[in-house]
Amino acid sequence: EGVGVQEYTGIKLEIIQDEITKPASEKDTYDGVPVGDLLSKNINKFGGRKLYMVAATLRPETMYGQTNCFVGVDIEYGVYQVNDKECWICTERAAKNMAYQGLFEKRGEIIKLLDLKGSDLVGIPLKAPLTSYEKVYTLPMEGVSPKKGTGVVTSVPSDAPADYITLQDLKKKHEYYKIDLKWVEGFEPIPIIKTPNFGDLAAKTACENLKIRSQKDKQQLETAKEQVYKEGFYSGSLIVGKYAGKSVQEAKNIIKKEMVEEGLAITYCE
Ligand code: A2H
Repeated sequence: EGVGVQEYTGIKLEIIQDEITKPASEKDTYDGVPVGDLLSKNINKFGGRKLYMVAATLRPETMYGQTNCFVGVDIEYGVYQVNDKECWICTERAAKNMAYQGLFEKRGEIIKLLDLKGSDLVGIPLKAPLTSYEKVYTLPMEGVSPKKGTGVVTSVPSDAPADYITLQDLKKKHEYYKIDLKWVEGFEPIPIIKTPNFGDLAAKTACENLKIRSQKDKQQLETAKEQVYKEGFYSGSLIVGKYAGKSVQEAKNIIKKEMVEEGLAITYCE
């Protein structure tokens, strides 16, 4: 933990409710349980509000490359009432910070409508802002910390080494991770940022250069993260979206501001 304040962008990934409320017999399963079972059994508690997973990111300009969302299966999350239209899913720690930052209807007050674990969220389909995938899935990741951000991570495998290797891992070992192949199959890293030394899939390049094999390869992943971050931030430029051609440094805050203004994201500090 540093001494300064970390400012994250909280990306709102909307749960596709029709898929949660359809009959259990028509659903995929995770670990023998129909996807979103706990949410669907408690749907009346949410009063018709839309449900969002809120993912904390330091790279809002990479949201064009989202392929899925990560949770820790053993992490405890809550469904928090934001106002009469929305509920957000994150850790209680994050919800308390959000309340003090005035992100909920009553400053300083949290209204928790449901307790759940990451395993209750795996397999849930989401609508993520800016990405070209119409629907992305919630997947398990081992390294998610309950003490950082919202406990929810949005995955950008083109530019985040940990996201890249985890998605690869899940594809190779979908049975071990008890996930449905359809949640990962066909979700490929999207080239969104061009860099001089790592090409347009910087995270993939770094993982291959360093011969990183799985999400358990912590030390090498740390090295990859540093390399890719430096390369992307100082020499990267966007190749997709409205700000294609702009450098990452120029585009970052513009894209963040737009997403916040459009209600697709929030500013969250800790
Ligand atoms: B970043 P810092 Cl493209 N546990 O977002 C583990 N990791 C978490 C987390 C948690 N609870 N909450 C957020 N994160 C991830 C995008 C991204 C990120 C890219 C490249 C690098 C990168 C897409 N994932 O982060 O310890 C989130 O991943 C590299 C540092 O607060 C978040 O930004 O510095 C970043 O870690 C925050 O990590």
